[in-house]
Amino acid sequence: MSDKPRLPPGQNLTAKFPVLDLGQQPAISQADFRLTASGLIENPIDWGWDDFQAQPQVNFTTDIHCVTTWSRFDNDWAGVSAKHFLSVVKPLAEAKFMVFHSHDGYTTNLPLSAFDDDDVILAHTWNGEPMSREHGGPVRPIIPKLYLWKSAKWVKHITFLKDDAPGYWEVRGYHNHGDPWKEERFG
Ligand SMILES: Nc1nc2c(c(=O)[nH]1)N[C@H]1C(S)=C(S)[C@@H](COP(=O)(O)O)O[C@H]1N2
Ligand SMILES: [Mo]
Repeated sequence: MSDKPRLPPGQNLTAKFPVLDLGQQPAISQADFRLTASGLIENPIDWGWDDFQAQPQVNFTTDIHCVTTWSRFDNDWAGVSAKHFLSVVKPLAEAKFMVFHSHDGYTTNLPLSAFDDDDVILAHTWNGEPMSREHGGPVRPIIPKLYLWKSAKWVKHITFLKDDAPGYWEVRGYHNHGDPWKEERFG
């Protein structure tokens, strides 16, 4: 068993939910929502809102950790689990990395193994309310074991790749992996 503390090193607990992004907050209605996945998968998808809602829905309560040093405990998310999403798209054996593409032009990368975890969700709801525009609604993935920059707001497209492809912040000095307990903040 790991005895890692709940609050990662260098982090401060907040009750607020700060907003950080590149400065554009795209307004995507549920009617306009589409989520596509392509690349090294057996079953590319193109989901509208109804397709997304027709998937099994789960609730997870997880902590989030931002590289700017705030952490927020006990966020209640609802949406589609990463495990279910992967069971639908069926990554090929060669698929080792993922890139999330967002409506504001943001991208972020992570190993498929980091997404394929029991606490990862494509969330449409936070603490009982629809995911707000400022926090990336209608849908954003939440990867609690990595810094929050890995959780792309306003996600529209997910690709599965053989080789890693660093995203917006990863090519601008942020750590490629971003584990808060190892303080993988920069470089
Ligand atoms: N689409 C998109 N997703 C994004 C970002 C962004 O600029 N655009 N910023 C990232 C960064 S750096 C952080 S810290 C978190 C902030 O999420 P929040 O605004 O919900 O707190 O979103 C991440 N996801
Ligand atoms: Mo950030």
